[in-house]
Amino acid sequence: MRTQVGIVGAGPAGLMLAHLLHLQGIESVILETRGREYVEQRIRAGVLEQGTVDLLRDTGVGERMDRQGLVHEGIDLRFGGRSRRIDFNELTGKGVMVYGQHEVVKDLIAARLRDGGSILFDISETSVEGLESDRPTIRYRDARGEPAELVCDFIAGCDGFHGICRASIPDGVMSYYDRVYPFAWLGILAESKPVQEELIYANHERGFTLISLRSPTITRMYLQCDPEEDIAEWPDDRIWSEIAARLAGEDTPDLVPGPIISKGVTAMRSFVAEPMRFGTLFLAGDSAHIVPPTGAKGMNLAIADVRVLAGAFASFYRDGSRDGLDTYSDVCLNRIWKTQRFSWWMTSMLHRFEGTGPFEHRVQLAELDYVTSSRAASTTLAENYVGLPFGA
Ligand code: RFL
Ligand code: PHB
Repeated sequence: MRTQVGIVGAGPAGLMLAHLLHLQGIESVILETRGREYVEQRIRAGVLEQGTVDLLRDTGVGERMDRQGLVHEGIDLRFGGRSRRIDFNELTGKGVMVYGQHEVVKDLIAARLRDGGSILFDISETSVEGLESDRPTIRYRDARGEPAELVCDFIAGCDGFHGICRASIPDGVMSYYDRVYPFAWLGILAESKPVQEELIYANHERGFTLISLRSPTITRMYLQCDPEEDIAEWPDDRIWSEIAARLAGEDTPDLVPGPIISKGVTAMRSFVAEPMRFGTLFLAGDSAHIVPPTGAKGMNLAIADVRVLAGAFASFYRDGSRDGLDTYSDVCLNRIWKTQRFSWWMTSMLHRFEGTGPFEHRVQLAELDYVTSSRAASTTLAENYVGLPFGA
């Protein structure tokens, strides 16, 4: 089989890239190890930056998001037993959209299939070769286990943090920047009325908690926990009472416990691989960088990368220009590092760090007080949360 751009991975990066390429008349094939149902049910991110929302809308895949997504114009930061609101709309004129990542994935898959696109699910043993040639090739076994190959002009490595694309780049080419945090998030989805419309990010001596939602009847919540945490030790009652303890204080939000429909532990990491290109292989999304979820940035960064990459492929196929391909990595990394900084900063300000004492905790509280009382500082948080401009 032959195509122009071979895409490894049907997450938000790979699917959005295929969609944007299609709109430019460029052919692609997506290869995905998991089944369609699995990727459409995988519960992950939930907050879309304004730029991500605009791109989905402008490229014709925002219709269901506009009907079902929830526009948020601010968040609460809760500390010292009190909530203080950061008003994004007032500070930046922008907002965010709460709409599950798996819903974005469903919408993109539906659009791709409607447009006659090719997504091969349930493939295995993916490998890439010829990355320094103009005929890079992806080898794999198809859904029936038969060996197959896809010869491409370019390969887009959109296969997430644990994928094979980044790992196929020869040793010594890449620089890696990595930070692993000494805690994780225990995330739950519950059939329970959200305590309020907007998200609450709470700093507490017992650890961080985040109250989010997916709809007027589904709550999404996270608790800082140990990276080795055994979920079996977290029966529903314990989860509800721990969240309540971390929210306690003035005007305590009214938790309405309901059935918990999913539970999972997510490790927290900051990671960047540079450059995001080797020969005819281009990395995009989590395959090139990971952020801790505190700033709600991972999916947004993945979409931002492929917006730049699709533009670079478009100018190559339109007028043979390689400029966009050559600047892809630098253009993306400029914004990625600022977003890394924001995610690291939110994580540092809101979590309890084992081994640090009351002094560090008081400094965190002072920082939260400053961020929520100084217009300059609140604007800094707000403009990062709603998404930095492109090309800034
Ligand atoms: P994905 O989504 O991991 O997709 C990669 C795809 O590649 C497939 N794959 C392969 N396919 C073929 N051959 C191989 N060898 C392959 N190896 C892997 C995988 O099956 C998969 O389908 O990467 P992508 O597209 O770069 O998207 C990144 C986002 O998924 C990720 O950054 C976000 O989910 C992070 N994230 C959040 N991001 C936000 O923007 N806002 C949020 O509010 C937010 N909250 C979160 C999050 C991530 C979380 N978890 C669970 C990690 C909250 C959580 C709890
Ligand atoms: C979510 O709703 O899953 C969510 C919201 C905000 C974050 C991370 C995750 O910072």
